Amino acid sequence: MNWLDRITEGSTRKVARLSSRRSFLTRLGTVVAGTAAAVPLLPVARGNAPEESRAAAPDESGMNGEEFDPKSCAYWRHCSIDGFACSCCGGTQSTCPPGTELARMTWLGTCRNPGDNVDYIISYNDCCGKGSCGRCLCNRNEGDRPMWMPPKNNDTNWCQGVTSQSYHCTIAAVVGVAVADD
Ligand code: ABN
Repeated sequence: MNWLDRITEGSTRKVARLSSRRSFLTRLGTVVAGTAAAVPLLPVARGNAPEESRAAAPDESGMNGEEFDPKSCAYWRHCSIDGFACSCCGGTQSTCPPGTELARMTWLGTCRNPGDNVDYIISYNDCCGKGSCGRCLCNRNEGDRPMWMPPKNNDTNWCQGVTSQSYHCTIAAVVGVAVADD
């Protein structure tokens, strides 16, 4: 092969390497993988702060009736719950029972508080690490969406990212005031 053949072959290979479908897919894959690593994949709320530290929770003391009883399925915060209410399982509407672990991944509902007629965003966190509580099963589905919309689906075991995937009960914590979508 003479020098002209070698130069021609070298530059042809270079052009092919830089413009081939495989090289395009390799670079595309790098971009997609890099983006996935940088952006959290699950757009779900993380209930990190205890409710007491959140400004938005309404004052429910002095309210009577089923709609204000955290052990009742009719409790206003339970408008989109699917599970055992933790208030009947040794916990409260915003804290897990002793010996269980709060799942940080959760699903959200919007419930109207009949006390002040304000819509609140409710975080339904599962409490994990013990077998099913078995008390106060409640299945209400206001605003529930299909399973392919995880942050708005209540029929999912959200005991993920915790020590045990064993589901015990569900809390209903206020995370904020719902703002109307104009
Ligand atoms: N998030 C409540 C739940 C747990 C297990 C299975 C279905 C629903």
